[in-house]
Amino acid sequence: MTQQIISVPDIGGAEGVEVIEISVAVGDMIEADQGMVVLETDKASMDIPCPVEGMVTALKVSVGDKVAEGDALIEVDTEMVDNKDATAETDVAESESKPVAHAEVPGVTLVSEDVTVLVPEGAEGAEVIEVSVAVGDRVEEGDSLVVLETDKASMEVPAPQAGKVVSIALGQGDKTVTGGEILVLSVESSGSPSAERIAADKSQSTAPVIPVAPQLAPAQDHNAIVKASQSEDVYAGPAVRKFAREMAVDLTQITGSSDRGRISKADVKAYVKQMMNRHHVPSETPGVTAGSGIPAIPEVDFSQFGDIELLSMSKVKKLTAANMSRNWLNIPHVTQFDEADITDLEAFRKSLKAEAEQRGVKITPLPFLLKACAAALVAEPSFNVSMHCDGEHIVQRKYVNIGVAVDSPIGLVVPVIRDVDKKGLWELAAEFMTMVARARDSKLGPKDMQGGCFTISSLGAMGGQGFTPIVNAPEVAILGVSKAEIKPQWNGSEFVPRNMLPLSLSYDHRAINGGDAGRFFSYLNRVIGDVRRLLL
Ligand code: CAO
Repeated sequence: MTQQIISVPDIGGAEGVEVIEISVAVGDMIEADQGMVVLETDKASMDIPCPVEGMVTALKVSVGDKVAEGDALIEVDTEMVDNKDATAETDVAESESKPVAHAEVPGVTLVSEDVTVLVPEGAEGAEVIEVSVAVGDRVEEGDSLVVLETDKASMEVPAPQAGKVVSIALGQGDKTVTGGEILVLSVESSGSPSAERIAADKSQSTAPVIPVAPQLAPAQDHNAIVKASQSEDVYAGPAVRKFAREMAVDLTQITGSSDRGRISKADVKAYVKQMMNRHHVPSETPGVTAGSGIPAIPEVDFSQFGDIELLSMSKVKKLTAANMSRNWLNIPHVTQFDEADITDLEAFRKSLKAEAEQRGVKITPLPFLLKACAAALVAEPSFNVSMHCDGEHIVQRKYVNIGVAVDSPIGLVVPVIRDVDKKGLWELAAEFMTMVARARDSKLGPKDMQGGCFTISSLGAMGGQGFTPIVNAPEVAILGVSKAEIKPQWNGSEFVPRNMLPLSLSYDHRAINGGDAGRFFSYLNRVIGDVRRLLL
C-alpha cells in the first residue's frame, strides 16, 4: 500500500477557507485531476482536483471545516490503481463476507444484484433524523439515503452506486448500531447477466455489503437557526446544499420541514416549485409584476373593509396595464421638465380659428406640438431610434411617425400619424381629428397604432402642472404635456405675463444620454416658442 496525503494546494494565501463539499467517499477510485473537495471563500468557490489516481482511503476534513494551504484533505492509496483489475475478482467473490468498495469493476461482467448499505464507522448510536428515500425509489450514486445525527455532527449517508431501493431497515427516530443495516439497494450492472446468474443471486439472498462514507455536516444549534440569515447557519446536509446550489436556491429562504427545522431535498424542490408558480404569470396578465425577482403584490380581501364590486377590465385596459408594467420595469427612465413659452403660438392659433372652422377642422395646440416634435426628431436623430433586441445595436429610423395618446371609452389608445415632418398644419389637424374620432368610436385597427417613433401624451385640457409619462417601447422617448398657464416671466428688465406650457420629457437612458436630451428639449422649446422656426 502506498498511502499519499493530498493537501490543500496554493489557494492564493487564503486562510480559514470553508470546506463546503466533499465529492469523494472512502473506497472511491479517484482519477488524477478529478475534483475531490470544494472550498469556498467569501469571493469564490473552487473545486480542488486530486493530483494523483488511486483509491480514497481516508477523508481528513469534514464539510464546514476551515482550511488553508498545506492542510490535509484526503488520503489516497495510489497502488490501488495498478491492482484494481487483479483485486476486483477477489472482491466480488468475497463480497458475501468481506465489504467491497465497488460492485462494478472494469473487465468483469457484473450482474444486477442487491447490496446492503451499512451504518458507517463513527455513526454508531446516531439517530436517524431523515429517511430520504422510499422503497422503489431510483437513486443515483451520491444521493442521500438517510441522515444520521450524533451529538457532534449530522451526516448524510450517500448511495454508493446508482440503483433501486429494495428495502429499508431503519425508520426515522431509530438509533443505529455498529455495522447495522440501513437499506438494500438493487444496483446497476455493467453486463448482461444470464438467467442462471440472476436466479442464483436471488436464491442466495445474501447481498454484497457496502460500507459507505458518511458526508458530515457540522452539528448545529438547531434552536438558534430557526431564523437563519447566513447560508452556513442553515440546518441542511451537504447533498441538500449541493442540490440547492445547482438550483440556485438560497437555503436561508427555506423553512425546513424535517425535525428541528432541518431542510431536506424535498423542501428545496417544493420551494423551487412554489417560486415557479409564483413567477408564472400569463404574458397578458395586467398590472402584475413578474420575474426580475420582484415580489408579487400580496392578495387582499378588500371586502373585509367594506362593500366592493368586481369590474372586469376591457382588453385595451389589460393590454395597457401589461405594457406599462413591462415598459416601466425594462426601461431605465429619466424625466426632464421644462416650460415652453406658447404666447405667440397661442396668438397665431387663435388667429387661425375662423379659417379652421371653414375647413371643418379644430385646431388645438396639439397639431403644433406634432409639427415641433417632428422638427426636433429630425434635428436630433438620437431620439428617433429603438434598442435592437440583440442588445448590441441601435436602430436609427429615417422616417418620422408620431403617436398621440388618446383617452377613449375603452381605455388608452395611441394612434400613429405618419410622416409628420412632411405634412402641413391643416393636414395634421384634420388627420389628428379623424384619428381621435376613430379612437373614441373604437374603430382603430392595429395598423393605425403601429410604427410610431415618438409619442405625445397631452393632459393639457384636463389640468395639472406636470407628470412623468412612461416610454412607449420600442420607442425611446415620450413628451408629456400639461396645462398652459399665464405666468410672470422676467424679460431682462421687467416681469411680463407669458403663456407657459409645462412639458415633461421621459426617455430611455440606455439609448439616450443627458446631452442628447438637453439638445432635443431646448430645440423643441425654441420651435414651440417661435413657430416661424419650423420654416427654417
Ligand atoms: N393647456 C391649456 N389648454 C389646452 C391644452 C394645454 N396644454 N391642450 C389643449 N388645451 C385646450 C384646447 O385648446 C381646447 O380648448 P379650445 O377649445 O378653447 O381651443 C381644450 O383644451 C380641449 O382640447 P381637446 O382635449 O379637445 O384637444 P387636444 O388636442 O388638446 O387633446 C387628446 C386631444 C385626444 C390628446 C386628448 O383629448 C386626450 O385624450 N388626452 C388624454 C391623454 C392621456 O390620457 N394620456 C395618458 C396620460 S399618462 O401617459
